[in-house]
Amino acid sequence: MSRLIIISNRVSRPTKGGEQGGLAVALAAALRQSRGIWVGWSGETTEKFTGQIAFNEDQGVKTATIDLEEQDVDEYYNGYANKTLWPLFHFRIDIAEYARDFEGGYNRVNQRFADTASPLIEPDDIVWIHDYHMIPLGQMLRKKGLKNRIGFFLHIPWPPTRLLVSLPHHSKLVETLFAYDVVGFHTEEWLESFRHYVEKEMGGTVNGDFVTVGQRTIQAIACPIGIDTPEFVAASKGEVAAEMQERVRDSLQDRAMIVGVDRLDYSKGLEERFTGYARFLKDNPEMHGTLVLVQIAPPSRGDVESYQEIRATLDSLAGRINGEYSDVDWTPIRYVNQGYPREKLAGIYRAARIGLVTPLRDGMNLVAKEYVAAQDPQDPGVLILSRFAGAANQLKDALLINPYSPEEMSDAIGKALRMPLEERKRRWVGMMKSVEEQDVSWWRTTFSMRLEEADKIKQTEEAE
Ligand code: GDG
Repeated sequence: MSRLIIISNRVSRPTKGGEQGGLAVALAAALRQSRGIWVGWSGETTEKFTGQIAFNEDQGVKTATIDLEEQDVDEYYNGYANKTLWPLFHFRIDIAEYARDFEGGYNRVNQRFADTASPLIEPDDIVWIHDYHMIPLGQMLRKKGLKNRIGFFLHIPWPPTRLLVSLPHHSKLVETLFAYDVVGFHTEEWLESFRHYVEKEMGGTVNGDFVTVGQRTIQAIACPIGIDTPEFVAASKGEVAAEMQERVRDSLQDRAMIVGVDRLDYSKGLEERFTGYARFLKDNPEMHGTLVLVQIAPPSRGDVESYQEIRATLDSLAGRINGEYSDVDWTPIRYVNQGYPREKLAGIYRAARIGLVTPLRDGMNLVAKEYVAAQDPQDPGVLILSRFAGAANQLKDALLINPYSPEEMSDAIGKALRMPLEERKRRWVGMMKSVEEQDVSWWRTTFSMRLEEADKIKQTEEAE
């Protein structure tokens, strides 16, 4: 087994309290098995970048982190990654900011990663780079002479060509993807958009999984990420989850609970969710007092203005809906801006009659899968899912809705509340099959196998 080097913006160290996400757990398992290293930004700033690496080893997982300068964080992380690429790739060109400094900072930080990581990489290592923060890193590593198998996985959508061309120097950025051996997306839709761009904007050709531009051929594949299903199922049956479930149920006093769990992000359709729920309350006065929406939304990226704005909007919208519909003994929305450990989260999901997941655009959306995994098979809840989440391609037994339509959301809430047990079970079994079969280990091994094969293909080509 080749040693695995993972490079991503942030690294996730193993924790004892089970607070890590499935992605971190899965990658940690692969790192442990292959005695690999996870390289990333420490999250700290330093006055002058030195390239000094802090090595750490925790529960068999080695990490290597670097500090960045404040200007790096402004231009690379808050700037190009979160003010330019994130909105653009989520189809929000209206709020994407295009500034030269951002692009400069992004390239500078990627170069810093290339300089820092390359001495750690040995010839037989497999390198796996993650997400939109690090798109050009593979090319920078190649320029330093690395001949390793290098893969890239994009965790967010790939936008349609007509939107992507609004990015200054878009083709320069996309060209850098051709330094990789394998490029992965969550869904066929994102993959198709990528291929379309390559054909229309770069004069490239597509032959099955192989995409060629000039002399370079790469494999571009759809490989949907999953959750650590066995771990999440176990967590949902555990003591901590049971306590949380009881606590929530006690507080609900027989009311039905609808749950939403999201980083506070404009891509998650939280405003639309509140509006759709308010629509249900308006259309169904007889249901007042019988249900509660619990929305857990830990704040994220608070240094970026659009995130401050969405937070203010939601504060006032939740207040307005509660003001309009509350009674002395009932508040329709519990809007919670704090995070919970995963085991507690599993209990919250299990207590909910409905999981309401309404992103306007989402690479995959793991919350939808976690909600399914946490259900009691004998009495499962109903998942209402936006058709614009990557997960909608796999979770076809969810009630799929258009999050821009408050009526559709309202109808789906009504349907979910009335759904007979047999139908709930049937739909859940269908969804759980996919959540179990294509879990995070499946995702990791499927992608890594492609990378291993890429090497064989290259060797055959060289021999010819
Ligand atoms: C990106 C892409 C893609 C949330 N609140 C708490 C908490 N969370 C956890 C959830 C879930 C994770 O955060 C969120 O994952 P999502 O997939 O829903 O969304 P993003 O953070 O936007 O992730 C997305 C993903 O990358 C993977 O490729 O699916 O499309 O945007 O695991 O449970 N976890 C805990 N407490 C919380 O309060 N412990």
